Amino acid sequence: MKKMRRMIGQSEVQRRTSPLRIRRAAGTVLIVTIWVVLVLAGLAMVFARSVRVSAAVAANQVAALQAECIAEGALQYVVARITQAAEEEEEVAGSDNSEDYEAQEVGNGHFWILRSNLESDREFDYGLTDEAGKINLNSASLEMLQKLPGMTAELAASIIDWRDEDSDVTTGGAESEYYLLQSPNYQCKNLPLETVDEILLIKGASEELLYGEDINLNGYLDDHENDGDESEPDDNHNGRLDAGFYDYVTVYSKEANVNSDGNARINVTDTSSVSDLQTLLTEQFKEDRAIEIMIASGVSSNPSFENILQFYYRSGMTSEEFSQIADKLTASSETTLSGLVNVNTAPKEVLLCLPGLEESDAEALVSYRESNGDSPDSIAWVTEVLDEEKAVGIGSYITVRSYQYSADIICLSGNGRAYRRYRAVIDTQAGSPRVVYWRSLTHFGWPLQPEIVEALKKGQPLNSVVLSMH
Ligand SMILES: [Ca+2]
Ligand SMILES: [Ca+2]
Ligand SMILES: [Ca+2]
Ligand SMILES: [Ca+2]
Repeated sequence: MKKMRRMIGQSEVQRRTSPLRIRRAAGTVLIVTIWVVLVLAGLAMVFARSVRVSAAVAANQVAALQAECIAEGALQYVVARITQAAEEEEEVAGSDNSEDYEAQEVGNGHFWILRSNLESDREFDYGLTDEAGKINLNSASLEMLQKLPGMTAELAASIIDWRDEDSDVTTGGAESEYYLLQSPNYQCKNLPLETVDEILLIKGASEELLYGEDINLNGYLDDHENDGDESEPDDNHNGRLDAGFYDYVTVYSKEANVNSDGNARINVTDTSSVSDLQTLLTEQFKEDRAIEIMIASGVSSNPSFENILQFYYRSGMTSEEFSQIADKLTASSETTLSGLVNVNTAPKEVLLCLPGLEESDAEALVSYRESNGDSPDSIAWVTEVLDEEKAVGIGSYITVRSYQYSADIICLSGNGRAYRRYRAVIDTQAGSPRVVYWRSLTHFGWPLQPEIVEALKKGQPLNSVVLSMH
């Protein structure tokens, strides 16, 4: 029995220390080690990845910050350009300096001031936009609103009701009874619009009417705006950008009713101004001629003129005489004139909205302007293009001045990783320029050529890319 135990004991010792047993133990250690190494390697990879992600996030944040800073710089640039142009009496939003607004360098990033190219939907245009070259939603008559491209009778009437103080419904329009039945419900404003986008609150308005197919507001026919309903928006796939009326409307245009020296104008409809008028005419022309003009115009006996163009036609002045004094005259007692359309800068579509004008009149105004180079300093020139009835018909709605400009600011970080887009409106009417509107358009996506971003991401210089696109 003892022997047997000894044998078992021996065999137990033998088993425990047999080569197979040692190899098995070593194998287990190896497997455990491999597992530990694998887990550690996995951890290291996860950690490295998280560091890489953090680094990428940080880099993107830096790029985004850079783009924001470029936007600040671009705004200062725009304000400086407006101030400089005002001092040098140059046109701020002209078409001859678009390279000053394309791919401008700030730090190692760039900005563009984009504006809709109304002549071509396949080419970008750069520069500031003149808000006085647009129809003002707050002062335009029903007839003028109805002539905007793509406008409906319902929306035009509803705009009138939205901004007028009363609660009388214009045919096709809407007052609070309509808006209170909407969900969510709200009151009719009965006050002027403060932004153009506010129009979307008005009955009959929609993004389709306002923006048309140009849903990213870059004035360019992007692929998704010409593929039917394959991607948003649901366009008509006809190879043309059928835009809305967004580019033709404003709520900002406003000017003081003063002459170019900043002094009050002589009101030809005010009998107490008669002696001032006589003095002006005598200074400008001979005394006899001044008396002739005074008598012919009937300004002392019946000073009722719709506008200064009607005064001109009654006075028997030559157009040359009139152009010398037109800026010093007014037929309005208002100290501020809102929503006048600048006939020197407005596009054809806007001129066409002026009362009584037909397509041929708008075209004639544009071609006269183009063939006469310098911007005239009074509205007298329209009498050279239009007949008396039409000139007097638009005389109360036009100006040759602009004080409000908008800028579509696009900013790209130096490495192409981040961009920002803002729309700004700058008002210089009260003297120094003021930013009266600032809204992010970044959510519309990168609005220019994708090659620009791709080149910067690859570290290529932007100049070569921009040049190759011209
Ligand atoms: Ca109303
Ligand atoms: Ca577009
Ligand atoms: Ca589409
Ligand atoms: Ca189309």
